[in-house]
Amino acid sequence: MTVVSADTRPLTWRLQHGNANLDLKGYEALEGYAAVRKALKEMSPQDVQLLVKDANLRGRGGAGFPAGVKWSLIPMGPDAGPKYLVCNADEMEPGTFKDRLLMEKLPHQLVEAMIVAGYAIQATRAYIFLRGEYILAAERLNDAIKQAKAAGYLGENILGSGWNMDLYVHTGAGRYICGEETALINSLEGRRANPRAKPPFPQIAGAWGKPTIVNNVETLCNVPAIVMRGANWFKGLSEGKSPDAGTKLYGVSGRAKRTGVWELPIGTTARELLEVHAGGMQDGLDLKCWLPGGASTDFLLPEHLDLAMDYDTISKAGSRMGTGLIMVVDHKQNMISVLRNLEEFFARESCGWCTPCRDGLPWGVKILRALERGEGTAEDIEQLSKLTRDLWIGKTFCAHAPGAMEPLMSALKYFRPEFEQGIAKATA
Ligand code: L3W
Repeated sequence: MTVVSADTRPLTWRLQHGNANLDLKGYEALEGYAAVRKALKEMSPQDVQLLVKDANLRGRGGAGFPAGVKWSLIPMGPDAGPKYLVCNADEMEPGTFKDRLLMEKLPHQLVEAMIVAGYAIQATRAYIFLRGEYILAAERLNDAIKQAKAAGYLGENILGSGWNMDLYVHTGAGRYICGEETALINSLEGRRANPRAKPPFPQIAGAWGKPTIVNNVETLCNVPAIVMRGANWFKGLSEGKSPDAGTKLYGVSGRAKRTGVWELPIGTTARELLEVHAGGMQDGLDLKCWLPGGASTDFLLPEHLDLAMDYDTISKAGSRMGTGLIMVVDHKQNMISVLRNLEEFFARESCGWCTPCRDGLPWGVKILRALERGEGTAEDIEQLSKLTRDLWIGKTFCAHAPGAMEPLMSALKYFRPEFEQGIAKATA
């Protein structure tokens, strides 16, 4: 295994110590829970908030919203009442498997991160909302929580600070929409997982109507290292590859030689990801196009491979970095089939709350299936284009349907002739 340092790979350096991380003593021997001690003994909650804001830690769930800014919006002070911290561990974005690695291999790191984040916002209770299929992660997180509680890192009067917080794992029942933070909150409360209107944002009215911070697993896991090493160190981790700070868990899936996930400076190019870390495309296959981070982003082409994988650069190229785990499509794959597969997923996972999403997504699937069979009509392609406009931001209740439209819209832009080949000869 490549030896990496805590100073350059804060999220994954402990992996070279294998299973030592599953045990409290083993984790403590690797600087574990040092950030809890430092934050609770030497820093005020506001100090931790300001540090994370200064570090420019951006949300790693897909949107890149600055975590410190989010935290600064939560009411503080003795009259703030109950507040909740929720870790969004409902990792279900197609092609995305980074949070699973952090939770299965380094469960104490997430527990430690949640204690520090909980302290920063003075949460009274915290939850890890975990994808139900992540059974091993649930087991390991529950063990880690039990051990942390026995050691006095959770519960009453943590390390003599006068602050109390308990942490629970809550497993979801397998719906993609639970990854949308307000649907997640509804599900946590035992309601149907429909998204809520925003504003109010959860920071003001979240779980049970109380102020709530929802952060992704990877976002939170950066916090202990920021507390230990500071904001400037974190900013330097990008090695000048990007104005963004820190490292990123990047990955590659599809028909590349070595699919996987790697912690690299944020702003590493997609070419380095694919050609160096994933070893390039499998023999005999050429890269046709790629999705930068999960299915709800726009396709980019081989000519975009030299772009830095950061939020602003990928947005300027007409897509979004999303989760940063790229999916490659090779020259032998038919784009209609690729899209039919993706859109089936989005249609199945619609919560059904708003009409454009509930009815529009299956309509798209129906058209794509007809084109795939070679039985499409000339109007079908126009209808698909119209759907990308009608299911766009502002016309649906949440970002689910617009997310589904991103790969479709970009596929129509770059590969329209392939879609035209699905039109039945008699109607063409
Ligand atoms: C206060 C404002 N807070 C935004 C907060 C908001 C949330 C965060 C991001 O979707 C995307 C989605 C998926 N005052 C605020 C504010 N916030 N404006 O910032 O918010 P937003 O609305 O930009 O995004 P979102 O709805 O959280 C995230 C895409 O990520 N995605 C999916 C990833 C899925 C996973 C997974 O399965 N684990 O990561 C990939 O691209 O489509 O567009 O906290 O409250 N004015």
